[in-house]
Amino acid sequence: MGKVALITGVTGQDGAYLSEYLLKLGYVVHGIKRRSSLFNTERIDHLYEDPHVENRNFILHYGDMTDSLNLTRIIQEVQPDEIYNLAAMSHVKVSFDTPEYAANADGLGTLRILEAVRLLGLTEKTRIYQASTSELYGWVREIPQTEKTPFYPRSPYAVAKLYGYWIVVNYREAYGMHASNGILFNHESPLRGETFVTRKITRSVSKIALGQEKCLYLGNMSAKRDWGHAKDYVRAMHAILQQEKPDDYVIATGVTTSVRDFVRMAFSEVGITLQFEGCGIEEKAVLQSIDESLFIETVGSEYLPSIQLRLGDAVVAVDSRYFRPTEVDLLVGDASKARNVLGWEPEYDLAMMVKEMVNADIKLMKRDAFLQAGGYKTLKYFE
Ligand code: NAP
Ligand code: G4F
Repeated sequence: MGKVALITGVTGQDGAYLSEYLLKLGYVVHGIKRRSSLFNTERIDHLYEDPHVENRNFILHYGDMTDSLNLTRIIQEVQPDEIYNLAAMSHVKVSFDTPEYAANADGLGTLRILEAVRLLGLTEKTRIYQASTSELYGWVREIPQTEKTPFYPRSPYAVAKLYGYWIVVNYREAYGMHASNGILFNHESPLRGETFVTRKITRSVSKIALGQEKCLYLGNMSAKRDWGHAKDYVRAMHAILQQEKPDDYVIATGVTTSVRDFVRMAFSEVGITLQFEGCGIEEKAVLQSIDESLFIETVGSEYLPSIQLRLGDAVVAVDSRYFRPTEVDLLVGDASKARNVLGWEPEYDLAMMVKEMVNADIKLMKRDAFLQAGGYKTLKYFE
């Protein structure tokens, strides 16, 4: 019999990659998804199994991190060997608009999982992974950040996650639970939510290249992040729960890059070189040159850059609505402990990830354009 895992946040970026990974390892995977008025399972539709199929390996339950009774019932029914608590209101900027909800879902939600496991008498059986975050370091006290670096959260999201982090440590110490924190630095992929900065950039680059959009508006382009790939990071989550002893681990690449440089890299994937001018709210990037053969190779011969784009056009500008009341300026992690104890190494570097994300978004934007046009143009758009 394979192990049984329960994933909260199964419909999110990490939930989708983790489900795939665990299913390949022979797990039976249960996931908790929220009820919504539209389908919210796009990232996991390829894993879906009809409820009438016998001996399913992938089973979804309706639930919500703000509902203790429901979480307790699901954990009782599933009797999981491992719980991966990935569900969260995970957008830092939005957490300033919904601070109480963020505290409830991200902070108290973690407590609800721990307490359900304890009250159900599953302390010995069930191991728990908590999706902690590099946002805990906030106004960073040292560079790079390790498991020993003090926390200084800078958003309602990060403060809620701080509670989650410490309640996991407390339940581990108080009740001997196998509960661990993965302090994961930013990780991205073609499945990344569209309003996080990397995906926002790769979507806009694709739209601008295809002539569907003129300008990408961003907030603080000087912010620096340690960006890895979600596929690499879900391997670390699993490895953390396979250790004999529960513990907390930083998962990071050790390389930090500014938002501005991410923008440069994404545009250069389609053969576009940018020149940045001005600073602060006045900063913009204009189109300096286009490598037409690279453009045609990535975007497709049906899109002629000279028609869509003109040299000197401003294709990136700043909009203050994307600034945060308090910002996290720089994150860079030291994952030595994970390397030494878990044997974890990332397979992707940033350049590989940017390429994958831009190419995936070009494909997606072409498909959307085809469908919006009533699907009558040419099937070439699906290539
Ligand atoms: P994501 O794509 O935003 O996914 C979040 C998931 O949580 C979604 O499935 C969402 O459901 C679900 N969710 C939100 N509120 C919920 C609630 N009240 N009840 C039940 N489910 C709820 O996030 P992600 O990037 O996969 O990240 C996974 C976890 O890691 C999160 O806890 C995040 O805070 C943390 N984290 C992420 C990163 C990163 O860089 N990606 C780094 C460190 C830590 P819907 O699909 O219905 O919205
Ligand atoms: O992509 P972001 O929104 O990610 P952020 O705030 O670092 O949070 C993500 O990573 C955390 C791990 O450290 C997770 F815990 C969290 O759940 C989430 O997954 O913003 C990255 C940076 C910020 O400094 C932001 O100010 O990009 C800057 N930025 C500049 N312009 C922008 C924009 N961010 C967004 N979302 N949109 C912009 O237009």
